[in-house]
Amino acid sequence: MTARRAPATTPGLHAPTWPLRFAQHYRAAGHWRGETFGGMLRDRAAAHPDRTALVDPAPTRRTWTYRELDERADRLAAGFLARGIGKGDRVVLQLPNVGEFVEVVFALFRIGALPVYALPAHRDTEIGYFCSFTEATAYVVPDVHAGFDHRVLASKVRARTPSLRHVFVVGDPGEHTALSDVPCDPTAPLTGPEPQEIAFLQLSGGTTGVPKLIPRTHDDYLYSLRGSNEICGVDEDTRFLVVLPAAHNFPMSSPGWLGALYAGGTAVLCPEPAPQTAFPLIERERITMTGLVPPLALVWTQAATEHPHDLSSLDVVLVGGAKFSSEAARRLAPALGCRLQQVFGMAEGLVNYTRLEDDPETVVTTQGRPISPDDEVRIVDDADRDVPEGAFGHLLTRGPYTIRGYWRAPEHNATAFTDDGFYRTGDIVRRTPTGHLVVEGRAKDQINRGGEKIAPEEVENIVLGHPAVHDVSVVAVADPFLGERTLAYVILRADAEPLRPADLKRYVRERGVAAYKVPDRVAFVDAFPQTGIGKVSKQGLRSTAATAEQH
Ligand code: OOB
Repeated sequence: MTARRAPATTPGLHAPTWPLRFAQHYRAAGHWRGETFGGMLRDRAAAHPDRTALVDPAPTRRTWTYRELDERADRLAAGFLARGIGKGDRVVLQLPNVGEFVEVVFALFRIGALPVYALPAHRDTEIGYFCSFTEATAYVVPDVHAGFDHRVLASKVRARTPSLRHVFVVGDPGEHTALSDVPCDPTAPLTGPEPQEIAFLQLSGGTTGVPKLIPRTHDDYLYSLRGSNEICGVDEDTRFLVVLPAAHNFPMSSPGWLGALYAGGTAVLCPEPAPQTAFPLIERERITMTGLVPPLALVWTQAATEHPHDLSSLDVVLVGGAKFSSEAARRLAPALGCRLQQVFGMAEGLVNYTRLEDDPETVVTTQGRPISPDDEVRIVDDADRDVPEGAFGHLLTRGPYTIRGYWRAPEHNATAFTDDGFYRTGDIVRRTPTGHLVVEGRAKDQINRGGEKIAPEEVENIVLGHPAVHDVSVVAVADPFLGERTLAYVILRADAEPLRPADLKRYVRERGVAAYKVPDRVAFVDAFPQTGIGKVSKQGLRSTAATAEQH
């Protein structure tokens, strides 16, 4: 191994971390301040115990002051400890936007156990993988959410995952343990994790057969919160509405519910993102800020003209997760009566924002610039050479809150990062003279379905399991609302019984995957276009799809 190679995996971290020289610099620059999330909540509760930290408005309105949230986290942490959940243990957390989500996260932070943030849409395939890959000790679920009984899923996963000793349920526990039975009086003070240790595992959008896990430390994530708060003007008067799933990096930290709590503001949980639910909440809770993905931003923009509600408290709306077209961006602020910030971020780290002081044209036509002066951004050609200033290229990045490697993934890390530690984002961008980035496309094999990321390989592997399928290739097709949706090109076996697209979609759904991964369209073909060296040409398939759409 040469000196230039990525740093070795630190024992206990299961992932490469920042080389000492970088860590020292990030500390000296004041980015990493030696804080932990557990300590942060403790400090805020001491500074303003009676301020409202959290509101869960549904089905009956519940609120938590900072003191209550702090005490609740302590009691829940004590209960988890009493059940044998300890420092470094992984806990798969799959809760919708409910107050218990925040309680559990802070309880785990206090112990130094790591939440693994599953999304409510995940099903057997994904949850089973997260539990077995992380050797999770516990899995936290709602009883029934959006018509789906998570207790049944939990029983199935538990039966085949030896490490999984506990299932905690918010609501009626069935055969499992009610989360409400867990809290108990703390018996000993908690020692908690160190600031440089991993706080949680976030999910990557993914380009491979299975999602990768992203280890974020207390130090690095807290820095991204502090930076985000400054850029977005988050303070103790901020009332942030969590519209997207609370587990996703964007509503969590850009600036998100954690940003609001860091600043001493209030996080209000929105049970679902439709304007019929969100607008009355904005009015009632005097919401000042929220974050949306582009398709939702379009729906809200339209709805604001049709269903008049008092949205006058709304000051800033952040839009990101997928490219927001400049035409749509132009319409948002006037319709909602707020300011717009575009955000181009990734769970791996780097987050870019347009600034509140940027001129309106920059806000609608760019995806912002990095949080930190120490975010290093390179835009390179296929051979990793810097492109001329202003030209398109692959975005590589390295910095004080961008990971140096995925968790337990040494082989993948070898290609996902350069030898000197830059993360290969897979995004194609250009930089404007003001340093703002414009996202022009994507080189990674990933589909961005309105902000929900799909790894074609993961869906292809499922479709290939169907006995009638000889081969499959999943590609993105342009969609005016979602930006992209999925199309599965399928070659059937010569001797296969006839199959309808609906049969194949049902097959994928029945394998137990998040609904957004079920192909929007299935097209049967005789052969795939090939590249010069005989691989399936995804580019060729995308152009076939585009041509077919025009006719
Ligand atoms: C956010 O995080 P992820 O990890 O779900 O997805 C990251 C990827 C980026 O690499 C890029 O391909 C795409 O999502 N993306 C955008 C975008 N924001 C994200 N593409 C175009 N324009 C944008 N504004 O999606 C995420 C994390 C933190 C904050 C915001 C978004």
